[in-house]
Amino acid sequence: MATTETLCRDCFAWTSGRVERCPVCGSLRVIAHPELRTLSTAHLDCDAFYASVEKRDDPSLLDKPLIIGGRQRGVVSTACYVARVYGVRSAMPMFKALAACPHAVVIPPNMKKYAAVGLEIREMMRAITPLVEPLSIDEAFMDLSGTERLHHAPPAETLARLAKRVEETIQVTVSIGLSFNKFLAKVSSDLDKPRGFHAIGRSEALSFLADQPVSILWGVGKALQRKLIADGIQTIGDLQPMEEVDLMRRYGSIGQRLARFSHGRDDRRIEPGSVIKSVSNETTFDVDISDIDALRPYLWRLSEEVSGRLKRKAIAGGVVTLKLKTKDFKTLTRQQHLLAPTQLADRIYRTADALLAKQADGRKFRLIGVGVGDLGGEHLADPQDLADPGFETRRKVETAMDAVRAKLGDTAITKGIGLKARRIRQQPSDKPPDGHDL
Ligand code: TTP
Ligand code: MG
Repeated sequence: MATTETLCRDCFAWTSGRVERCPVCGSLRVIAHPELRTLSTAHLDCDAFYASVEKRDDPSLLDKPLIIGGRQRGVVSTACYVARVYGVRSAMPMFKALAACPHAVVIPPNMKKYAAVGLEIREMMRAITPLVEPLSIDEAFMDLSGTERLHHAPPAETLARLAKRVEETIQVTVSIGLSFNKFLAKVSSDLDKPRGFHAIGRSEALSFLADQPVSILWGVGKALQRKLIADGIQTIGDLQPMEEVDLMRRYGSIGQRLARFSHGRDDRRIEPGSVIKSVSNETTFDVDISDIDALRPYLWRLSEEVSGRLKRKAIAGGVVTLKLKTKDFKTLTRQQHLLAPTQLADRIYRTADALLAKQADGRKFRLIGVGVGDLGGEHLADPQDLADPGFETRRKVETAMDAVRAKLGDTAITKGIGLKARRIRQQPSDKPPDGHDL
């Protein structure tokens, strides 16, 4: 086994062996790992991002518990680390957050500002490697293999210098995860937050994963987690002895990922610019359909499924696309830009339905699809619509249905309209095809 190396995150001095304190500058901010000179896949995530930006811009907030939240939706977008001490968390209803921390300062989000800061940080990442793959506004993967000669330093040091540079120039702190693949790099960046730097090497990947809950596996959402737990699988260690074929038989294609990731194997490459551009779904009918009333149930089911994916990824989009294929294989696509981004099935369906009404003129169709593009975070999605007074009620109904699904599974409930198209063959797609969860 290689000897442990220690890197100082303040003066960047390297020390052979594991030391608690940098022998050069005395800093306690050191990272020690036997593979520190060779690991090169990194994930960077900003700490309490929106809150950090607001604190930077108003130093009187520095020591205060700060919550960034949409007043309209009454949900916490993020809480600074002071507010987290009181139990405030992202996605918590604001009334609960304020019950836990009544003296918190609440600021509505300023997405434009955060997007600009996010881009500045991304540019700083691109200055050290072109292989930067953004995941969301405040996080990205970086592939630093082969950069040692350029930067005259191993990736770990280049990253530590980047973290310090971001802190000094942008005045926002970041946490870095360093490993040998994307899955472990992302897990790693969460382990030492805030202002963290954590490495997971090949030598300890298996034993580290064994104790972790299955929920940290990429693609394991709440529903699959429940299924796994019901099957007696709580930790990744419970998955490790299982055969890939058995997992695939039990859980479908995700079984392959469960088998590989549970052993710390992930061969996805870091691809610059591969953020999801649109989320769509389509279905081909067994028999061609011309009647709009017969087409609508399909459109509803597809809208629901697309909406479900947007909600799970916490994203929303400002353009709805309807796709139709005529019986003689001519493809038509029609788009509608929205006033505000949406992630709601109701709005996706109604928008696509208006487009459909213009096309359903008696022609026969063999395929129908719906997509949502121009994607971004969900924070600005679906504000109250004064021009559509019934919207608020429909939004509440949809939220209630989502809550039932979250408890009982995706097929537990649908609107009457969807029942006529319950068993349809769907072809969901996130473009580019190798899209990942945002
Ligand atoms: P995260 O990186 O998940 O959270 P964070 O940066 O606030 O905190 P951490 O230190 O744990 O990384 O998300 C980035 C930003 O996205 C966050 O500042 C606010 C926004 N966000 C929401 O609006 N709603 C949410 O539910 C989450 C998780 C994030
Ligand atoms: Mg973050």
